[in-house]
Amino acid sequence: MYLHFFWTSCFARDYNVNALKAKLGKEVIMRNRRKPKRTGEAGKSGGFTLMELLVVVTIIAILAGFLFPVVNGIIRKTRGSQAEQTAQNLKAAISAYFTDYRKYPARSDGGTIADVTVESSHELMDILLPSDAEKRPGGLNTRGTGYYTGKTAKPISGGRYRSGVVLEADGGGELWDPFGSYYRVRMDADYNQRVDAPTWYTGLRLAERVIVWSPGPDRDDDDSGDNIKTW
Ligand SMILES: [Ca+2]
Ligand SMILES: [Ca+2]
Repeated sequence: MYLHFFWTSCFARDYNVNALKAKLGKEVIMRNRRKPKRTGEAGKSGGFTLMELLVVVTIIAILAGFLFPVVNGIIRKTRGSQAEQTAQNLKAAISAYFTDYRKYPARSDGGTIADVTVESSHELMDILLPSDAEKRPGGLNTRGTGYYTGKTAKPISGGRYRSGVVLEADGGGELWDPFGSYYRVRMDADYNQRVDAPTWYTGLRLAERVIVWSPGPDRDDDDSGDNIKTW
């Protein structure tokens, strides 16, 4: 009886072990047969989905749309302040020249006929910087005094410059506003203590001896809403 019980137990134990092995083998096979994770599921743990990227790009685009006008406005305002300061400096340089020479730095300054309007091109700046030719006898700055100093201009498209002086090898040069135009200068060359106002400005005359203006970002005198002036 005991022998039978022992035999039965061993046989049953072997049977259970074999059954368990078979079951585990089946489980392993079933697991191996499962489908691999999809790319999207893997992306959730290690990266962005396409939808998430689209949302981020959309948010960045919206923010850029808001920020661009703000940044553009700040740049315009800064350049406007630069233009006004430079115009005042140019006016001061012309006044200093007048103090020394008792006349205005212009070849067309006959002294009695009319006010003179020039631009801050070589016509004016060669005298104020001055160029070698203007320092020689017969020039308009024979003392050789530098009445204007400023930072060097930066080239922009179309052969123009902005925000400073383009200095030539002979000492002469040009002065450009921050928007790619020359400054306009009107001087009291008929010595009546006032200058005619520019056509774009309301009023006939100004109680000034020198006025300087920039046509502004649009580079247009007549469209005067953005013009920058010293008076
Ligand atoms: Ca005048
Ligand atoms: Ca303008």
